[in-house]
Amino acid sequence: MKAFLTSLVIFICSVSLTLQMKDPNGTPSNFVECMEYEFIIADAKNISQIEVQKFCKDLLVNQMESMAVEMKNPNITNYIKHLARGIISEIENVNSRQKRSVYRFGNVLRREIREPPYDQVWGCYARGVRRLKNSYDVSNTMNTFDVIASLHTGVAIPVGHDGPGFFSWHKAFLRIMEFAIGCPLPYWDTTLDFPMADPTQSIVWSPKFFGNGYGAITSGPFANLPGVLQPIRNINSAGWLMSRQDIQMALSKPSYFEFTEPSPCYNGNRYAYSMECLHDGTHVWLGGTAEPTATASFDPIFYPLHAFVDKIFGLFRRRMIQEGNAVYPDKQITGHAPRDRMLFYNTFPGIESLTHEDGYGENLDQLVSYTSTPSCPNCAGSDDLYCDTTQNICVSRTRQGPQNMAVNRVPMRTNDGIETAEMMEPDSPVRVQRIMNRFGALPIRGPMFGPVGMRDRRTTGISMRFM
Ligand SMILES: [Cu+2]
Repeated sequence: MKAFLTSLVIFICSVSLTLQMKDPNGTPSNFVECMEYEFIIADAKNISQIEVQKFCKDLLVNQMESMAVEMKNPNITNYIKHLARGIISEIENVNSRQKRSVYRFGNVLRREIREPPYDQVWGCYARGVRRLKNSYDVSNTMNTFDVIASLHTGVAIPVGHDGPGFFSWHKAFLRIMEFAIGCPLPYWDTTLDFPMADPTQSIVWSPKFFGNGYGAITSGPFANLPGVLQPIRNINSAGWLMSRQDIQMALSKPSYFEFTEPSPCYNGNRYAYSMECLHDGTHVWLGGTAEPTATASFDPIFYPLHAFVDKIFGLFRRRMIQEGNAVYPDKQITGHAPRDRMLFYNTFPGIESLTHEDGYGENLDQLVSYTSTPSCPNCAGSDDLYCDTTQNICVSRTRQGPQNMAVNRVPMRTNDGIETAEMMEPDSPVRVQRIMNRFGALPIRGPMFGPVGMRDRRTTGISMRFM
């Protein structure tokens, strides 16, 4: 009864605000908003749902295409040039205190998202993301977060995925986002969530961290942020979270050859999986925007996930050096040769760029270090982890009470016409099912991570379909 009542709590006070935001002559800024808004209009004007779906899908596809065109704006090119120059000068000046670097950002220590102090670790990252999402200093039509996220699209997909260049490309990309955000990127160690009976109940899926895990993000620091591509999630439908065993397996590979793609992946033999493949499974586990490669970087969860992957890469790299192994994997893959340029290749032809070899090099590695995985008994002193004494490992705490709720906008008939109201409801797969029933396949395009050969048995199988 209590749960039923809570789910019916409607915040009437939000009605007028919501309507004000939706100027009837204005264009909805993203797909989810469009669908919500247009369904109300359709209801009033007797337009079919199929027409509404088509209208909103076309709108989003056009907006994504105009975003790609906007990336050619000289202001954006100059900004990217500034970021690229910064990282290059950092690498060149790593051993020199005298020379000026564009970044002047220095060495950073990246901590697990749940490590204290919250305000300086997760809090600083969350504030930085919000600031970039609300900044239109570089372009009038694209916020600065989306400008940087767009670097992980187009030609970056073949150059930075499915081969050894995956680790170098993402290492540089993380450093660029870190500089723009202005504080060390925290990493999300998924091995702390994996041992939970139900990892979807982890505290990370609460307003304290990532916000809700199902549907459009309406809780936490990333709720309702501006931008064309509003992230949408469908956690735990397929794939997996990387476990301690997975990471140990990856770290025990004899050489870079087995650690990097294309080593066996998706063939059902998890023991053979490369580190890149293991990370693919977590993108699939997140679902929604994080699932297609071309849109994954638009969900702010991307960066803490990749910081964790980079941490594991760093540990493996250190071992390879200690054992006197080759410094770069010997594989013949287009775009992944040691001297191939990894940043903005082709997209920004005039811009200086690093090579994959630089990404595997000592200078870039020296700029970033990571804390070790929180361990028993005190679990890094985190309020959001506890020591499971039966296994002697730290495990994430669960989200509780109001943290289980997310906001859903619903159109309602009132005496004054049709209005939207915000309704609190449990953050669960039900939200995703309703979205799929109403919206159909999402108009998100691009190659997917996957298909996944071996699913975590705990996953639901409720998939968010894509165009
Ligand atoms: Cu990627």
